[in-house]
Amino acid sequence: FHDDAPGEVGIMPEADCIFCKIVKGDIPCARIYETEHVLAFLDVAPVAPGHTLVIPKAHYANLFDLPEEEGRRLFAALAPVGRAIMAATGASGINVQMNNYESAGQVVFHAHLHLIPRRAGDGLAL
Ligand code: DGP
Repeated sequence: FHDDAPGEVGIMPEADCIFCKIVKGDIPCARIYETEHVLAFLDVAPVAPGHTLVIPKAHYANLFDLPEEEGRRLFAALAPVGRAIMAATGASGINVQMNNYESAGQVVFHAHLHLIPRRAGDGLAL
């Protein structure tokens, strides 16, 4: 349907997108925060305990497809989610990371921000 409705590209769920399936509830996840437009859930392959992904519910491939308003909503979620993760894990710091395109390490092509709890001397190289 994308070819028929180019104006809708980006906001329709992508049939093969893992994160769209998570948003719809077709694939289970550990949801930790949710609004009408944003979802945060635990990463299935955490690099640290509490590693969380924050995504727009609508499908956008990466940062460069993301409308400004969606970016604002994602960003607005970062502090409350980050605070909750730090409180729950006892982390003393947190990294926000976004991989865009394959060469930058993007594997799932539905825009997402990584929230990675950190501790002094944890040895993570991000
Ligand atoms: P990136 O490399 O930035 O595209 O990160 C994709 C992340 O998504 C990676 O850290 C693992 C995570 N991930 C992939 N599939 C699933 C899934 O089915 N469930 C959850 N919770 N996370 C997933």
